[in-house]
Amino acid sequence: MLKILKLGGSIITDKSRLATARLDQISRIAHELSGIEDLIVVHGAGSFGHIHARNFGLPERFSGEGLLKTHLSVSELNRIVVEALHDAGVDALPVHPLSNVVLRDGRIHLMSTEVITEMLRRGMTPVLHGDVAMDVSRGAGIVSGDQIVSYLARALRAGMVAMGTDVDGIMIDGRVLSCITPERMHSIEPHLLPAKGVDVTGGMRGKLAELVRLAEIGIDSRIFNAGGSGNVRRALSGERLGTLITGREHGDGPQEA
Ligand code: IP8
Repeated sequence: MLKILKLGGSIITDKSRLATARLDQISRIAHELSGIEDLIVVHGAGSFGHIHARNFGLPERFSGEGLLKTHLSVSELNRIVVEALHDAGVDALPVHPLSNVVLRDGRIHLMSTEVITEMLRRGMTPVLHGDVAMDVSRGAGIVSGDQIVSYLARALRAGMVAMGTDVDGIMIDGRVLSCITPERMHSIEPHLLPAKGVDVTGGMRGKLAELVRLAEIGIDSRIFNAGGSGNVRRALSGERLGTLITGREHGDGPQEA
């Protein structure tokens, strides 16, 4: 069964400091991934991407320099993640969205998935990331890790989608919702807090929008706290952590919103 894991930028970087990786967290998570097969990892850009993107006015303003600087920076974070995975015994390989994604109006229009399926077939773990990308209608755009997860889950029919963040799930009044369905989104949206630090891709709102799209076509996903030791491994082994986003009315527990 294909599993897709997203590692949020707020877990693997210090979002308040330009291009600062949280090496301890990255290494811990890399060790938790050791031995897990049929896995695609997608990580956020954190302070390696959002600060550059905002400073160069991306995606609204086209800037060749902004594209390059932002891409090189998120690629550096990707190198750090891939090397940590390698050190933990995971056969990881980088895949850079700038080179295999074309956007239209900010959404993925084309993405070559063959390179990813070929890596999986050979027992490798592809590691993608939020990135800048060319956009046929707007010139340049930003493709979030969340949008990549949603695209790949749909294209490759993932059996599990786990979204590691720095919160315990979707919270309302201090309580974690065990389950969200697309129909309940309108009552949940007003409660979603804006992202901490600089975020050009919509924080938790953007994430939920992607996951609701998946739920609508029958692919469930789970938002969980990847900051707790062992949580990434537990989420990938199917434990009921955090919030389930599902198209099925009952999900895996009572809906509290
Ligand atoms: O952190 C954003 O990706 P995300 C990508 O997954 C850039 O939303 C370049 C800011």
